[in-house]
Amino acid sequence: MTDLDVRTKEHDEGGKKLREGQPRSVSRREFLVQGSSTLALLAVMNSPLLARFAQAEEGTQLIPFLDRPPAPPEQAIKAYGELNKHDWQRSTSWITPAKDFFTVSHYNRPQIREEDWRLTIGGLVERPVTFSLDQLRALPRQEVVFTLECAGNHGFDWFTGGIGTAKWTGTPLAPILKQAGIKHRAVDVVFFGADEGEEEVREIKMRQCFSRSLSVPEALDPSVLLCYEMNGEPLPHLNGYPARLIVPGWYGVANVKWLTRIEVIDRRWAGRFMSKDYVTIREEKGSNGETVWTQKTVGRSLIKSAPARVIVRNGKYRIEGVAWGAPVQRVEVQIDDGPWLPATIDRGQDHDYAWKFWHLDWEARSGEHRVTSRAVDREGNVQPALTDPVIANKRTYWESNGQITRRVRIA
Ligand SMILES: Nc1nc2c(c(=O)[nH]1)N[C@H]1C(S)=C(S)[C@@H](COP(=O)(O)O)O[C@H]1N2
Ligand SMILES: [Mo]
Repeated sequence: MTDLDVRTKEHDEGGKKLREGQPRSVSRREFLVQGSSTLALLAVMNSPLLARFAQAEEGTQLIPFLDRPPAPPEQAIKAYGELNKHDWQRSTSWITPAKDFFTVSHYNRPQIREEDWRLTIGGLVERPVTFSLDQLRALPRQEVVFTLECAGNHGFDWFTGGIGTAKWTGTPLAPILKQAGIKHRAVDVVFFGADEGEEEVREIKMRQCFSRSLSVPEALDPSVLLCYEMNGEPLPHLNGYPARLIVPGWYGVANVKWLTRIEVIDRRWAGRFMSKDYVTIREEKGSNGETVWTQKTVGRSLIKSAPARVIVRNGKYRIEGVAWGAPVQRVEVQIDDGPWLPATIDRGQDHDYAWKFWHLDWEARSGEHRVTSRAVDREGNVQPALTDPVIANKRTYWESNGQITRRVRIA
């Protein structure tokens, strides 16, 4: 069986599972036969991946994972952009360089010239206002290191790289809204991008800009930014040049790119990305055993973690990983069916909204092993196992924060 055959099989299996509504995880791919695993391993060992890694830290060697996610389908890249760029084993940088940052765009990708761009704030405000980019830049600067993840990441077996961490700079939204004077009847603040597409509801076809809303208290959170820089440079075109909303602690979809209009309204906004798409559907059991279906808008990020790589240095093995989503309290690692062992957090602990890097030193025995991690957030929520009803009852691929298992073979 060639590597390609395996991929195809995985893919079909993944597709079938998804139709059944069971999000697939890397961990469940147990049918990689030994021969092809060795091939995969040899391929990785000869690849620039290992060379680059070795350069990064003298004497450190990567033990490549046996499970390898399939490449994303061409249609997905065509439809959404470079949605799968983060490479867990290769990326050791805490800040993701712009060139390695994923992009997800649902409509067109407008090319906006700075001189043509304006941001208007209107609706239920006492003093509607318009900003040019220079006017926005003249306001107080604020930055945040924030890990942006698409809510669909890990919802398909080929989609595991829809995540990145950047230093986002802009001006806080709250003082601007307060200055504009939110009227007392206001309920929602709606953010519109310049990109648009056709939507249909009850046989009514209409042009719609990309839009998401926050409730008034959510929009007034002091961390929310009107952002014009990513990693100290103007926003790249596909990440929303010249300005986007940054909502630290929320899934990617809340972070509206190519932002041009903010509208304050007296009820909840019901656009596609609030009420139809990016809605998590679960099939749950009611108190009398009856089936209860729930539909909830995707909002704040949930606690999540992943093993990123296994390395060996002077004969000592180490598992390195990442934790993010809700503010992280601690991380634990399970090897095969062993006990949960506490990992050490090395990086990012002093940033609420950025991913944390962690490690666990491992006295590994030779043979094949499964490595699983789980993070716990500051409220005590534990990243769920794939068998947990919160994941197992889920029928859409959003919010796939279930535990991730990777497989390695120790010589
Ligand atoms: N205007 C606009 N903003 C958008 C989107 C979009 O399609 N249009 N996609 C959203 C989604 S679903 C995600 S995951 C993030 C991705 O941000 P990035 O492309 O900068 O990585 O942008 C969000 N903001
Ligand atoms: Mo997304």
